Amino acid sequence: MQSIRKRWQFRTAAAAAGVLVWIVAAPAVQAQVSGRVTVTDAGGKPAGDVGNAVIYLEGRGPRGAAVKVEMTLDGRSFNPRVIVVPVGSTVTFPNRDPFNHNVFSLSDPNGFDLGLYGRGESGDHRFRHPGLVRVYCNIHPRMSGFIVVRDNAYYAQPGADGSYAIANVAPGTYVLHVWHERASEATLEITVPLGGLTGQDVALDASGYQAAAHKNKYGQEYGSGATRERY
Ligand SMILES: [Cu+2]
Repeated sequence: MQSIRKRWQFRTAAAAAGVLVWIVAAPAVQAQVSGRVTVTDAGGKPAGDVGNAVIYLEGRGPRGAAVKVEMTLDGRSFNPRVIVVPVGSTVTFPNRDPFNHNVFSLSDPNGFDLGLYGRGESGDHRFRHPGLVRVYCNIHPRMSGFIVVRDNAYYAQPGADGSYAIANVAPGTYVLHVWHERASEATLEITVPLGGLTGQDVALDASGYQAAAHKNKYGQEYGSGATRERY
């Protein structure tokens, strides 16, 4: 009787250990989705800034851990010009130029206005909602930056050659999105098997792109007398 019970306990322990091994091994089956993005400008020219595209999977997935990242203001530019962050992340905008900037966005529901501040000063904003945030400066109409805020951890930016890889994707069906500031967003339904998915190449056409002026933070043209801010 005693020995039967002991054997039974041993088998239970072995089964538990087996489950443990399975749990530890499970993340290994999460695979990557990879491919290459191309962006074509006017005249069939490959865009030099394909690395500023954002690729993400729409669908169920774990939320990425919130981060704190910098988008500096220098040379009248946002640097980096494009970032992608999980919901709840904070972006700081330190001013490295020897003159004032006023960072703002009218992209609801992520709109904000950091007011005017000078060299060595900084402002920040926490992004609570998924979506594309267009960031501008109320002094310099040509300054623009883009923040893509995502509700899951399945996103990437390509390298300079356009190649990308999204890591640790659970098997399932998703809509793959490819965004670039000068092209219409491309979408593609994909089913990711256990082993992952390679060769997800997406071509974006930016050949018809025309730069359009945006409004200032008051919703008016830049330089209209009543709303102009001083340097
Ligand atoms: Cu500015």
